[in-house]
Amino acid sequence: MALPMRLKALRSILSPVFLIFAICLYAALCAMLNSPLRAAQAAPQPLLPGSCRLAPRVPFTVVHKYPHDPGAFTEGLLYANGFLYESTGLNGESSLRKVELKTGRVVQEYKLPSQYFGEGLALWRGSLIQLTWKSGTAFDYDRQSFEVKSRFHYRGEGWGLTEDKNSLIMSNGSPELAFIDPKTFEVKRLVQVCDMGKPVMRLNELEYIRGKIFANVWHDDHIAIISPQTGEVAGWLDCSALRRQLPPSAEVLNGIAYDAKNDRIFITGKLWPSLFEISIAKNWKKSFLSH
Ligand SMILES: [Ca+2]
Repeated sequence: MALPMRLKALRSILSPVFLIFAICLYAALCAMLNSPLRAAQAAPQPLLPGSCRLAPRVPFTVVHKYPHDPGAFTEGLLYANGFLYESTGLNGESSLRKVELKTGRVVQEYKLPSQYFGEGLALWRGSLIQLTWKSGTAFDYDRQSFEVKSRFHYRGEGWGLTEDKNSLIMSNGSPELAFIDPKTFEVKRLVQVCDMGKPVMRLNELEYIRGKIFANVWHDDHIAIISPQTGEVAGWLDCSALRRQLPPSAEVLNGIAYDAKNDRIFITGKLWPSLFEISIAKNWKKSFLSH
């Protein structure tokens, strides 16, 4: 192409009409990349990546490492009277389990009908309460026999579940935690979880530990330590060191249980072959957690 022709072509490329078209095309491409469809297809990015976390990182050590069923798609975990109780998910594979801590052996199991996707699990008096993801149904099991005693219904999705002295506490993947009447499943109050004013999305598995709510963040190796009164994050447990001990087949971190009698915290995840007992540094425990 001759030089004058090239200059002419360049001028036409830089014409205002072409520039406006190019800007619109760029904006449309950006919108597509950020669309909900795209978000659903891609692995979500953490809402609060490392540099954006404002509450302090709370130091802890790993005290023990126990075996965990690497086929368990863990959605809920709790500890009571020497055993772990676990809810596993996926349609057709969901279950309620009683698990021996030291061996990871499943000693009792109830398999859910295939239309249900098991989610959060809490202990309330003589009952185990298990959420389901999108069915709006919570099962109320006899703690000893795993017999379904009754069902509750709720609006929206069910993710994590735990309990304090008065309420069940439930997450649904948003920054909101719902405090629920265990007898009626009515929502009594909602708390928005924020880290210095920034909402924390994708709250998942929960555990009430010494006056605070510990919450997994879905697709993130951090656990938020939350004030039940205000929803403010008081600190973060960075569990990325645990992930480094896991094979590539291990899915997201998603299991927190607490042995109140012996003050032990247990952590595992979906398809994790290990369950970790951790201990928060003493000086942090004093300032963070009630007795
Ligand atoms: Ca739990």
